[in-house]
Amino acid sequence: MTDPKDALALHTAMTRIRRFEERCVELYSAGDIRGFMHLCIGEEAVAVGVTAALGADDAVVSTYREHGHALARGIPMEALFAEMFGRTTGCSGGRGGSMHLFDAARRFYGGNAIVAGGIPLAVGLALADSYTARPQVTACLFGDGAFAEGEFHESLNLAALWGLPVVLCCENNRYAMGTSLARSHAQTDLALRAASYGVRSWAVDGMDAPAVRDAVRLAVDTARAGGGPCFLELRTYRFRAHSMYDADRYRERSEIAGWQEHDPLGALVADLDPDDVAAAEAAIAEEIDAAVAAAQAAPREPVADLTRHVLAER
Ligand SMILES: Cc1ncc(C[n+]2csc(CCOP(=O)(O)OP(=O)(O)O)c2C)c(N)n1
Repeated sequence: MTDPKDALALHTAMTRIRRFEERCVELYSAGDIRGFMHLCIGEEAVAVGVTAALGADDAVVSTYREHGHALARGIPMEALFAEMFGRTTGCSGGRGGSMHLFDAARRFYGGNAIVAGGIPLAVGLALADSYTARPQVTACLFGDGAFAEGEFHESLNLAALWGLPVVLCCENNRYAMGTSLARSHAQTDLALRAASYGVRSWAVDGMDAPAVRDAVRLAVDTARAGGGPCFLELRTYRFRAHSMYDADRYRERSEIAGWQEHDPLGALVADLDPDDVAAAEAAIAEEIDAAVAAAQAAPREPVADLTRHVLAER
């Protein structure tokens, strides 16, 4: 059993992510948010568990399913909503939108639309840290679809060869967009495959926030102590479709319902005082209302500025 205070903190952090995304769905349906949007509902334990195991100076490299990672890393909700609305107060100046959240001050290096695209970036950050003998670790989050990309395998090989301080966190939700892992990979044990590169690898219940945090802590401690990279297969499930445009016809409803019985929010609730949960929900609702109002009132970029940041400014 998790300590009740700890369980409440984890539960509140996951609830905050879920309510944030539920509001994003409403805003998207109303046409206030545009472009592509990928939700992490069902996968909140990964976001909260991974970030809770990192220090403020460690780096995070994320994927296009990154709202939860960004919130859990401490990017203010208002800056995230503003980014969704394309406002200048957004964390990427309103130019990135849902898929390109970025915050250098919090060492949050995106938000990357390219499958596996963040992995060489993470290995590069870890190489820089190792080269200059800094004690930081880089955590990289990506989906199981990354296993189909050459850059994943090249990056893993170099990270192992050079003993780099990087923790590779694979959110294995069993599907790469609409294709199940079993239809495209002969070996679906991802931890086993990563281990073949000489990287310490293990599988974790990705619906269990304390278990994710404990496993990532062990991996981070190993990497920081000079033990080289670690790979974690975080076995999870997204309750929603791949993106807002996906009709989700590739999964049985019964499969989704089965995973919803292991909802990461529900897993902790038994240890909690219902009054504490209700108070946290009320505070989150207030935070969301205020953040949306402030973000919607924020300015858009003037047309005259549109060519800024295209080339480096001197
Ligand atoms: C290099 C590259 N190839 C193809 C795509 C198109 N694409 C977008 S998402 C996706 C599947 C990704 O799988 P995974 O990361 O496991 O995603 P999830 O199950 O969370 O949707 C693909 C092939 C892309 N974005 N980048």
